[in-house]
Amino acid sequence: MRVRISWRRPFNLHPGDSSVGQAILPAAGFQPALSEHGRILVPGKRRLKGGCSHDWLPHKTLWDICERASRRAPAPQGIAIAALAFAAVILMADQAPAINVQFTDVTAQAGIHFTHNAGRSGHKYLPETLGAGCAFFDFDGDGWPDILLVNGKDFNPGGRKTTAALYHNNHDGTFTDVTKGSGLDVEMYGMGVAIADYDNDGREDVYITALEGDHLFHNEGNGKFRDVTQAAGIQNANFGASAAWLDYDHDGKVDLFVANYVQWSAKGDLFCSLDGSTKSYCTPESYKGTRSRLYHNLGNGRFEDVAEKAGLGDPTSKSLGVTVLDYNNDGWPDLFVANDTQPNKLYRNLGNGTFKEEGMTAGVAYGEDGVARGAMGADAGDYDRSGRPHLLVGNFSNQMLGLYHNEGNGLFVDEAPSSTVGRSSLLSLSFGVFFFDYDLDGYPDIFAANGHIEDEIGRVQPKVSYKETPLLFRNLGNHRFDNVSSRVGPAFSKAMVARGAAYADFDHDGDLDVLISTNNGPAVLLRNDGGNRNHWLSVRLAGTKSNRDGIGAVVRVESAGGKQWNMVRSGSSYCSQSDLALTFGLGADASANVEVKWPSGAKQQFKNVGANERVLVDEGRGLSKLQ
Ligand SMILES: [Ca+2]
Ligand SMILES: [Ca+2]
Ligand SMILES: [Ca+2]
Ligand SMILES: [Ca+2]
Repeated sequence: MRVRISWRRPFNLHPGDSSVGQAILPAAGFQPALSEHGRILVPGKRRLKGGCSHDWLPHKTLWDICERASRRAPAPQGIAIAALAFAAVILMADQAPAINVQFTDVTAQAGIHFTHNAGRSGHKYLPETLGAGCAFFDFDGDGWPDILLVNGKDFNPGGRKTTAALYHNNHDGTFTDVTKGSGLDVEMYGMGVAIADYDNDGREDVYITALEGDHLFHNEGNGKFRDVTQAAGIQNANFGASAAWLDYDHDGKVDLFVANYVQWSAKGDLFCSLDGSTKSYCTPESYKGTRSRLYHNLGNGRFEDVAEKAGLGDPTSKSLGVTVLDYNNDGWPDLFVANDTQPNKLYRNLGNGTFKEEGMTAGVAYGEDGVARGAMGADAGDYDRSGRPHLLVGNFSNQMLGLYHNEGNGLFVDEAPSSTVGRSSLLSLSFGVFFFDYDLDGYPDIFAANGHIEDEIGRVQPKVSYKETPLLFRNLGNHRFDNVSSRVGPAFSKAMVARGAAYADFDHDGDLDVLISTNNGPAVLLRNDGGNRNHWLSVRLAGTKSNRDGIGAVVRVESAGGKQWNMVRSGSSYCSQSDLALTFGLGADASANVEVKWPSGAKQQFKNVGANERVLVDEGRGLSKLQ
């Protein structure tokens, strides 16, 4: 194995400091053998003299050697580096080798030509800067992920007619716009989307949050959707953002949580300014919070808002993101709600139709300074194979991503400040965030879609920009991540005003591709090239006693490389929905044992499932291979 050592300039965490997550300087005259990806961070001479920084050293052996070297200081650089190089080889030995993955912008060649309309009025209305989301979902049940892009509309009357866009996957890397006549071609000021088969008829239905009232669209088959909002009893004329389907009461019918943001109307719009004279987009401190919704699925096509009686009706919350997780591993799906400038909420499902809020005691309500951050999107995933779901939260600029490690005792510890994830995300304003294993090595990596809310932010904060580049962190194991954003192709150096983000293997080559929606700009489709050098397994569920999509089911995969798991979930990221099939990276392993634990309590086990397959696990009939 070959590894290359880099020097890293000392950095600090002052907001705006330009060295954060940036300067990696090659050590003069020292180019030992390293892996093409495996940059090991080695402290520079200044830092060695002053002692070691644990933050920089991803391994205990490195840490010990660094300490010894610094006690001997001033150690000749060569000795310290030689010792560290030795340690680096030890370190690399217990990690999967990095493979070369590039993300290629294939938006145009795939036939995606969508541009989001923020409906800019000239008044800088708050909603104009916060939309919209996107979804990968298989609307026609052919096994290939299709695309839905949510749209806004003009605030000023008499403007253009703009609607959401539905793109059918042609199975050859291209998509066809099939919006017209689909029933989704309805004008609305849309924000977020959540997908599930709420009536268990085998077809994926669509929920879209919109300013003037959300919409529930029933999938009728043949590419047609019917707006059933009114008949369903759903009334959410609110500033809804992200939404998520979950079966919180395990009755086999998925229910719906809708994160509502603030009390806002064009009439009540407030004046905010960055420079004291011209209007800017307000931060949410200016507006009152509002209650989110929990729609209980009654099963006859109707829903009942039970947020109040379930204990989710907090009027002070300013919610933008939601992720479903079972953080205490009792089988009941809990909710993490990301709030903008208000404490985040962690609602523990008590299993009796009610939830108990534990965000503060669990340590996820605030940043490490005890201040509520501007939280946007969120996701949950087991990035360290501890068997527990941890939390990822996208936060405002000059606030890091939140990477809350679930300690298993009801407490979470934010690991971002002590890792590359925090340092590299400090300046970014992150909306869509998720865990996904882009290199299929079996360890979930981190993606963040970024973009500021204020187009003139660069004028008053020179270190912060309106358009921002996305971030990709490779999971190195041992709670360490590598910021690989600059090494996965030019698409990751293109700045944009990103909002939503979702993933799916749209080209069926095994690896996960990324869809990004931008505010008042084009959607972006990034194809993963090279991730499938490692092996993979894609698992799609079909519930019978449980809900049809298997939302809330836990899939465990065990291969030679170890054990991993994930839970089927709707929601997460920001205003967006990723594919409901779960993709597991298997590294070099040729097969895996698969176990599915359904929300109904049923359990199924399958031995020696071959790698590089798409399988369907039916709660009644068991496992079958898909095309
Ligand atoms: Ca359906
Ligand atoms: Ca239910
Ligand atoms: Ca990975
Ligand atoms: Ca792919």
